[in-house]
Amino acid sequence: MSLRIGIACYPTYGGSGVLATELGLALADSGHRIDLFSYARPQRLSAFHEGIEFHNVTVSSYPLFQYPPYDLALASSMRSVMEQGLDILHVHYAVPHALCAYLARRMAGPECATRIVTTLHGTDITILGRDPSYREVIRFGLEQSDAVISVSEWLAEETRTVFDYDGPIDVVPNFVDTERFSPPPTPCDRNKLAPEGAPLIVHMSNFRLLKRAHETLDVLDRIDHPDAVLVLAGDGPELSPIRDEATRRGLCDRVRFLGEIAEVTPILTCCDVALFPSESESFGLAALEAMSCGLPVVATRVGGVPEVVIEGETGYLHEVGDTAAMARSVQKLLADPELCAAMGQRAAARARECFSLKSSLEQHEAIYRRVLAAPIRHP
Ligand code: GMT
Repeated sequence: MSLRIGIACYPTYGGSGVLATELGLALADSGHRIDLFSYARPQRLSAFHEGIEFHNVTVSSYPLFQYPPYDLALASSMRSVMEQGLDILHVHYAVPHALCAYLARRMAGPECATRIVTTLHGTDITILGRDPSYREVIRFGLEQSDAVISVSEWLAEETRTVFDYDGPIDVVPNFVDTERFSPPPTPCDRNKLAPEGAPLIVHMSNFRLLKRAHETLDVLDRIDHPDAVLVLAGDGPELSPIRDEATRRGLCDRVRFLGEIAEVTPILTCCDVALFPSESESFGLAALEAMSCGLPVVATRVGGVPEVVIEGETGYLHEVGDTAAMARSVQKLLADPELCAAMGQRAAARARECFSLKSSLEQHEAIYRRVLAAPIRHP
């Protein structure tokens, strides 16, 4: 049965926006009608995709508004689509989207049968959930949702602890389109990134402080490979200090700053090892995308990462801040191309077997059908 499904997300390069957009595209391709709400076109949403209507939520400025109320504009936009007959409103990242969905449903009135599904992605729980300004309002958003989804077992447990929440939580891990994120049939042209034969280490993130991306320079500095090159893909507040640190350490010639790139597969498939020194990660979508492209991952043993990267099989996990150990693992992989290739192949196989788009789509559709069959939560 084809459904009309609303999706609300952040449009930025963060994992929640990427996931929400990829899910919307896949649902549209399987015949559902999608209304996507955000304050700008998400980076992975093309100008036209059959089955998707993009609702660009704009906020009027007014002299009294020090903080223009995006939440209200979003709720208003959601309400008008609900009144056209929206089956599901699936919001990604609790703040403010779960509350906007609740408000929209209240405004749409008692006849409104739209079910609200909220996916928790990470910092909405781990950081905002611990902030007294948001804790109770997030808990209320969870309680008013017809289904709550978490992207890892770890985040589900964290949600129960942080909010003392005992409602049901479905765990639906991040997914990757393993056909798009896959090693190319012919070896890629690495020479654009590094001199002939130089090993390539890649880090991809939104360069927020919690990614600890500056530690990738320390790892590069520690490994015994004077020609190894570090590829940094993405942008964010910490990138500029990292550039300065690369200069201070005399590493400029060995670091490539690529900025935000729409299509990362051609970059990932050129590289040898992916490196993620995050201090917190509810899942680690970037690690999964690298795995799907056939790269072993060296990362920190935090949050949901051990549910993604299997120690000694598809990569190596270390304590936060232990750059010496991370450097040893990178060194070990670069020194042994057979080990590196075998781990990369196992990583790609794990991405295909455990985190496929198809299986995620089926899990989401099952949740939608379940909440539609259950009585609606009307306060
Ligand atoms: O921290 C980010 O990179 C952004 C954040 C978001 O919500 O946009 O990402 C979170 O969601 C991703 C998709 O579910 C997860 O793969 C990331 O692990 C998670 N980030 C953190 O928990 C820090």
